[in-house]
Amino acid sequence: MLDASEALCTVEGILSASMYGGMLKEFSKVKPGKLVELIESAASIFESEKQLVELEGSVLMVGDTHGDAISSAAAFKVEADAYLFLGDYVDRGPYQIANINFLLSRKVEEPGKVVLIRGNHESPLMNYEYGFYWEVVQEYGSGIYELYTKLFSLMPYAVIVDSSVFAVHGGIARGLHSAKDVLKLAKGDVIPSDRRAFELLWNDPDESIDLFAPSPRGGNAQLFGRVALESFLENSGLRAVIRAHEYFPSGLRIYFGGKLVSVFSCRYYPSTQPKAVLYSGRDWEVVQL
Ligand SMILES: [Mn+2]
Repeated sequence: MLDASEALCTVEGILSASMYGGMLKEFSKVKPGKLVELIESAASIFESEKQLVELEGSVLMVGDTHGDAISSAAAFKVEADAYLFLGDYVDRGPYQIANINFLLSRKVEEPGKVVLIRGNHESPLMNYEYGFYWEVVQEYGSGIYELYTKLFSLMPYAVIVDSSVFAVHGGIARGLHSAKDVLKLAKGDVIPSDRRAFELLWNDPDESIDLFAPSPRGGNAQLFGRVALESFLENSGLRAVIRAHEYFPSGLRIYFGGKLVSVFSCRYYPSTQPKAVLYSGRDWEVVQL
């Protein structure tokens, strides 16, 4: 059983945004030619990845960053074999362009060590309404936004961490019998056409239900309960799910007696303490970003 709340460490030296000033400037103002190169290099890596990526060893897992490039940079100060970002890099926060460009540049530098899965905000459906589309259009024009859109469509949906944890942005989905089913989902859908793909990005856990129920988020999003989660884990031969997608001021919530961990990593929500989770030797450690 997880008891992540007991193991809390603080990333050394994370005192203020000022120490990240240079990085924020560098990645907010990438020259257009270089940016096209960066997006296209990262897109071709995403294209070559399976829809379900596998990571071994110690893995630092980061939840929604939503324009918080400081949390993304701070994550790399934690020692780990791999870095897994659970989606929602853009929209809402102050450094959306810097955040996605920083992460893409880390991805291109070490493709096997840095994994970026897709969140529900890696989609034009959300970007028109929540900020990223206009930020990009004002800074670079709509042609660059189209490149980001294509890149988002190629990001993988989920990861198996250390043969034991299923990592995804939203949660498990109706009709998805086991983790292996994720491999069959199409890549390159700008708007996920498969209901199961959509639900991986949008669903939330709810301890008051057993199976699935309509989510207050609307659309086709669902809430999933303990029975649905336990049968998915059993069919997949896995012990837990790590996901993001929900904001908690403490940055972390543990559901279903430790079978699901929800992490949130953006400091620009009210009184947030952004967290990440280090999964190492099948143990969890909570990290303050
Ligand atoms: Mn989300």
